[in-house]
Amino acid sequence: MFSNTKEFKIAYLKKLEMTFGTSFDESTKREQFQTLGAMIREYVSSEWIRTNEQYRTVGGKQVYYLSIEFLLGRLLRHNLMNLGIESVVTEGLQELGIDLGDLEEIEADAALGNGGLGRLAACFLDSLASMNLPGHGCGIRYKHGLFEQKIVDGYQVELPEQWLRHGHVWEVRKTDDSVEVPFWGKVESYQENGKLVFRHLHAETVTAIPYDLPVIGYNTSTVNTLRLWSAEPSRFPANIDILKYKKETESISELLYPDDTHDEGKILRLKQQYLLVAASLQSIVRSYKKQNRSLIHLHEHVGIHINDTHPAIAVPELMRILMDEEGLGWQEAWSITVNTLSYTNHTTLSEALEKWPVRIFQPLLPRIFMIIEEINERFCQELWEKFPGDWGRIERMALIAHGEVRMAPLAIVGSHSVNGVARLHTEILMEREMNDYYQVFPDRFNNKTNGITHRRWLLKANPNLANLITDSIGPEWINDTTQFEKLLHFKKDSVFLERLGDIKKANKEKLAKIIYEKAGVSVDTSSIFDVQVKRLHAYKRQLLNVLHIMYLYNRMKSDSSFQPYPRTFIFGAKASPGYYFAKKVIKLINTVADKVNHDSHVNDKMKVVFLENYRVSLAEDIFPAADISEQISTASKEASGTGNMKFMMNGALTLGTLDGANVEINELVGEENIFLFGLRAQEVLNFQKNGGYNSREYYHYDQRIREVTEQLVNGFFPDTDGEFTAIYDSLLDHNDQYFVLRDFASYVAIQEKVNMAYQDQSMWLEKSLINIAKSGFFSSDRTINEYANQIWNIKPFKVNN
Ligand code: NBX
Repeated sequence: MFSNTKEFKIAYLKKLEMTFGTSFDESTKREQFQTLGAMIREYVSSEWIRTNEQYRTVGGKQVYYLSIEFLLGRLLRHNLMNLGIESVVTEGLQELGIDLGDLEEIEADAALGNGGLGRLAACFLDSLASMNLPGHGCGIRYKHGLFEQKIVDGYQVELPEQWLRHGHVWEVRKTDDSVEVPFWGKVESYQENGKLVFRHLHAETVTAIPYDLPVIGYNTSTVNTLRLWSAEPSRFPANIDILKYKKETESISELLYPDDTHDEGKILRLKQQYLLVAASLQSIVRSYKKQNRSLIHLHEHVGIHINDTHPAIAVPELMRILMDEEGLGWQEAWSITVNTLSYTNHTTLSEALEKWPVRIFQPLLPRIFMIIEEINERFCQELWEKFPGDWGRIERMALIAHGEVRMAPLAIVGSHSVNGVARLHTEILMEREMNDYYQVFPDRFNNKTNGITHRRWLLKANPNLANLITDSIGPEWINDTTQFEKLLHFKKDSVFLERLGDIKKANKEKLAKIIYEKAGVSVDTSSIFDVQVKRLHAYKRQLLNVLHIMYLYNRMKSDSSFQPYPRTFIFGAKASPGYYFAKKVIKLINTVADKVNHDSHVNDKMKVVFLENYRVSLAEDIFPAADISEQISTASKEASGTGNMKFMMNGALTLGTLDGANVEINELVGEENIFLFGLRAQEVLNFQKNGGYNSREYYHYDQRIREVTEQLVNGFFPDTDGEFTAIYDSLLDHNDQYFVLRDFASYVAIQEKVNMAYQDQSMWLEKSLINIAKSGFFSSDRTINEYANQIWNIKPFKVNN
């Protein structure tokens, strides 16, 4: 299409005129952006077609990653970079007087996810394509992604997200590939040729329309597919209220549930899950059959991955297809199902383990429910044979119990692989949370420590650091992140370290500008940028961070000799709209920020910033500018964390508990290059087993704790009467479930160490370098390789031109 700047400009101008019927001079920024996007999509279309064709005809096993969330963010620069045409396009546009950076800002983040789980799925897609692995995503095309957050008067206000308002330039609607998905109705069974046959009658049918996005690998000709389903009305059934039916149908893919903790007991949510599963499985089977293969061999050619339990209905749905549609018997169908499916768990928090009331599940998905009942019966029978008389165990392990369908057990029983997302997390699953199942299926359990795509989170987000790395060790690290370790040669190289320091400083200046524009706060770029960005949740303990800031403030006010190293505390976090406590913490952070930033006694030493609407595109400006990465969850509660990896790769030092993947970061960098504090996972779990600890004791014995907790309720913050009572109560009346006060002293002490350490800049930069050099392990390329070899059994496939 174009191979140099000149050709690009000609093609671009022509495309712009043809698409919008306007001259370049008259065109708007949006038209310019959309033209570029459409051009890139066309640019990849022949490779996309070739990839699909060759997968069908000569390719090996393919894997489909089913996920209710894909948190993609923006795709323009990412795609340009992966295609290797970023510089041609940047130059071409420049010659036309357009700044690529300006066009980038036009693109809405595709925010089809809440947090870590959805972002992980997006990183995995990039690694699959970049490593020539035949792996595709299947998800939902929510009309409204995660809400837009505004901070008004310190409170979070949610606005509906509108990413599709101007269309999504990367997608292709594939009406001809649509499928029908039935809900409600009833199931009839009858004998036919000596076989029991099931029919789903009087169902309300929804049409699932796929929208395909090309997933472009870095510097390869592989273009995989992310297929997102949208629900539309199908044939209007007779005798129904058409408007009501249309509205109900469309509402299925209307919005992403903005909750990363528990599922609201909503029929709609279950409909979303079944839409994703039923549509994806039908389309997978359809394309498999085009290869003229028998379904008996499905698992040899197809892997289907269940990302958390949201798509766990894939277990009974695949059984239904194999038995009801393909006529296989139970045993045969079951063995194919188990061998095809694999499952990842992302949490041990009990409130996040999905369960559905039978009274909702059964009428909505009658045939699926029947199959789950049968799976359950057979499973309980096996348990009974293995553990005769052990009713307690069978009750604990059953897939249906106490009027509920339990999704995690369904996924475990129906998959050949069950993995956790960091070593500690997997150990906790095996030894505690899922120990009953581990005893029955020890070979299924395995660990796959999470990863992040270093192409988005380093190469794209931090180009100056990427250049420094390439200048120092060559460009191989982009395809092979084990090369990062070569950077260790520069540990004592003062020229290198100085450049590293300059890059950090420049990134901090860029972020400082954003902070000033968005939050109106001017910050000192030679202060320590201490950052906590992630969803707001009690277990992630943003509260501990803010209580520490209050303590610093108090101490600076009362003791003029106390002169800590200047700091900028930066927060970004969305709270689930119905999560009262989390929203109070946001208000508290903003209230403290207001107090600190306006107090001239302290505000040359510290500033507190809450950046609203934390999202992928903003994250790309934050990680490269951080000095300290706050990973302070209550040990044992954060399954892995992935922000911790992004910070590390960009040279920030972790200040954290030994939780999730922090454990592995610690092992890689060594204790001198990380700031650890707080209770260990075993200690927390032991306390919890024995009913917790006594937070009041800590209140009584530690004057610092007494002062900051009392300030929540004693009028210290003007006009906040009763505002923070719930926080105060959680700490003192409800016994501090997340050990905030228990870890407070340890947190203060480690923060003092940070102050000391930062003052020796060359030492600090050396630590920063070691963190970068050791971060190659956390590339999602490593993670995906492990999934490919140990779970999916898929091989790289080079698409021929
Ligand atoms: O998944 C997160 C974990 O909390 C992180 O520790 C982990 O690093 C990450 C990737 O493995 N879990 C998560 O983001 N969960 C959700 O977003 C979620 C969304 C909907 C829901 C339950 C959980 N119903």
